Amino acid sequence: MRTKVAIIGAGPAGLLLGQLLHAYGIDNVILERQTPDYVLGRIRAGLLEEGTVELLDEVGAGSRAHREGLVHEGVELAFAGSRHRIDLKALTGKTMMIYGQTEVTLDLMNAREAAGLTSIYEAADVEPHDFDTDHPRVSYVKDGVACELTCDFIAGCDGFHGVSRASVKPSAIKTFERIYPFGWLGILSETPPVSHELIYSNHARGFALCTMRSMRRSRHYVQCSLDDHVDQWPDERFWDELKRRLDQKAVDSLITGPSIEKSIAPLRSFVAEPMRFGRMFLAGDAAHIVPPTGAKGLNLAASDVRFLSHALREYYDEKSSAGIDDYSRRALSRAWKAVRFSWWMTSILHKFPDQGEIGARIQVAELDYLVHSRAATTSLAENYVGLPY
Ligand code: RFL
Ligand code: PHB
Repeated sequence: MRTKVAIIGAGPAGLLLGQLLHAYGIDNVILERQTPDYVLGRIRAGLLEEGTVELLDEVGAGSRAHREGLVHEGVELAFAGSRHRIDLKALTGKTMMIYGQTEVTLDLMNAREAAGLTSIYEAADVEPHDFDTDHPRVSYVKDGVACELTCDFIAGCDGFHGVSRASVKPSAIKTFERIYPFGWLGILSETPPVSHELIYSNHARGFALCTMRSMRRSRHYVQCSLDDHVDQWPDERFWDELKRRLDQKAVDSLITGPSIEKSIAPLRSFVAEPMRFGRMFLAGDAAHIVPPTGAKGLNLAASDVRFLSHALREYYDEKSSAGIDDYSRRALSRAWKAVRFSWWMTSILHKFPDQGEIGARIQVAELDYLVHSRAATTSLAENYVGLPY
């Protein structure tokens, strides 16, 4: 089989890239290791920047998000027993949208199917080859049969544990990594949200976040130990711990119920440089990971594929390599700022094992400064709603 762009991975990055390329008349094939149901079952991101929603609109996959998504004009920070609202709309003119990654993925999958584009799910042993030549190809096994996809370019959209980045020779890539000494335990429940906006809480027992998927479905997270296992967290323990980390008003309006999903995610900052290796590009989590505190991962995947799709359009329509030559620089420039912001949000909101009492007091001082200084609040707000691209 032959295509212009072979996309590895059918997560948000791969699916959105596929639709953008299709809109620009560039044919592409997606190879995905898992089944569609498996991909749709991963409960992850919930908060979209306006720029991400605009990209969904551009590919004709945004209408359900506009109907069902919840537009948030502000966000709340809780610390030292009280809560403070940050008016994102007033400070930046922008809003955020609650619309789950599972819904984004479903809408993009449906758009891809409606456009009749080829996606090969359950492709085993996917491997990119010869991307340092003019004839890259991707080998894979489907239903026990060895297959090959020849192409002009390979887009590695296969997430942090994917094969694309791993195929680059070590001397050609530099990686940067910080692993945080805690994780997030998240639960999904069929209960109304505590508040109509998100609450990020700094507490002596550890971080907590109250978010949602709809006005009937809540998503809550508490900071947990890296050694913890979900079995050690029956629902009752989770709700008790969450209550201890929230202010009284939030506790009074918290409605608890059985969890319908529960998982633990480790927190990590990671960047691979560069994001282009000859005729292979990395995009999304394949190139960078941020801790979820700033809600930036999926939004960065979206900005990467916007840069990449424009660069490829320039290559095919204008016979110019300028865009693809500049892709890595542009994408990394935006990614590093999100890495910085996510690290900073993580550092002011979590309990670190070595912080001591002085560290806890400095965090509260920083949060207090933050909510009372217009300059500091504006800085948080403009990063939170997403830097321009
Ligand atoms: P994905 O979603 O990991 O998709 C990669 C796809 O590649 C496939 N794959 C392969 N296919 C073929 N061959 C191989 N060898 C392959 N290896 C892997 C995988 O099966 C998969 O389908 O990466 P992508 O597309 O770059 O998307 C990134 C986002 O998923 C991620 O950044 C976000 O979920 C991060 N994130 C958040 N981002 C936000 O923007 N806002 C949020 O509110 C937010 N909250 C979160 C989050 C991530 C979390 N966790 C669990 C890490 C909350 C959490 C708890
Ligand atoms: C979510 O809704 O799952 C979510 C929202 C904001 C974050 C992280 C996760 O910072």
